[in-house]
Amino acid sequence: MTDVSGEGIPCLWMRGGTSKGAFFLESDMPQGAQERDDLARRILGSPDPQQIDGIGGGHPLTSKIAIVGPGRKAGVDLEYEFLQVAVDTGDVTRAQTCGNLLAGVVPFAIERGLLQAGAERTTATVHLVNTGDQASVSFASPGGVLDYSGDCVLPGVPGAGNPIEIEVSSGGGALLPSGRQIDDIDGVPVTLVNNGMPVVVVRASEVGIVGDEGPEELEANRAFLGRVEELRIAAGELFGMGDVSRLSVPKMMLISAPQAEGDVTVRALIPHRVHRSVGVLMAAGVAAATRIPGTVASEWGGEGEAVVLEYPAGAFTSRVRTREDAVRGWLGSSIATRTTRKLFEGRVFPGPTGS
Ligand code: NQM
Repeated sequence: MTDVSGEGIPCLWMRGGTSKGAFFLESDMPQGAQERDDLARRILGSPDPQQIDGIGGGHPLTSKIAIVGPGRKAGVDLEYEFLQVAVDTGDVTRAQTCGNLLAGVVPFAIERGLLQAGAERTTATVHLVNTGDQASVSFASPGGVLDYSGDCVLPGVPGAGNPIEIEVSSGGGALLPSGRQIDDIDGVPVTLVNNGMPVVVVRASEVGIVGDEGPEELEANRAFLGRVEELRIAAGELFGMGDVSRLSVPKMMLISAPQAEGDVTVRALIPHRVHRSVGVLMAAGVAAATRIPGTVASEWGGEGEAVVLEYPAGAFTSRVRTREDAVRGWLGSSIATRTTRKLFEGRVFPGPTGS
């Protein structure tokens, strides 16, 4: 492993979808989880609301680390471990992956020589270490050249990029972890879904909002945030995750009627800040819930795979496949299109231990 104190660590700072984070080769990271978590905090600069002594951007969407290595099992090209570092507290969560940063994983592997770009298209299978799920990532690479540019526009991201197609199939896990379409938490009907990310789907009206409010307005509403957190803590127990007060999952997804041409409006709490867009796998959870009869989202269900979720910065199409298995209940997978870009390459110098 590289000497972290003096020499710094080779690092690629990348945007993946509507998030960004620091990407590392697994071989440049310590092996132990505790050592990795400690290093992640020191790299990003947490705990500190501004992450002033690190490279994090002071928001959960810019306080992320991706660790990428060669695949260990047959049929897997890459391993992707994700660390979410809580800006203020420095808590590091491994209980979730990040579908947005996943868009950068295969390009990063090509940049670092772990993979070669395909002659026309690059397609790679990625094992998501955090969840055990598997993703197939595919994008155009004419002439065997990695190119970030293209004409795909993501609302919330200026400009356009090469469309990266991401298909995530949850490795046989049930979509409805409680086995029920609706759970009652303190009189509030909720649907617990895991389509690659544990999410709690709640109708916005149940927590005293309309559902089309902007992130600033929602973050200023302390009573609303407190109520949503109470529901989240209770939902954590129903998910079988125990005490989730210091975990970044489950995420809270507040849904309401569409405002424009989409299927459903969503406000995503991640879990204490309000997302300006929506996480890829969070969206996949809501989209799946619209396709399962009897959930809190089924009134916004439609036909086919594509579900358009409206969010503060625009809209996002999540394509989901759901099916009911006689033994395992509802199962699902999702497909999303993202873009990615390398932003900065160099060596990062972590802050002092215990900072
Ligand atoms: O749900 C935010 C993001 C995410 C997660 C978060 C994500 C996903 O938008 O797949 O991408 O986890 O807090 O980056």
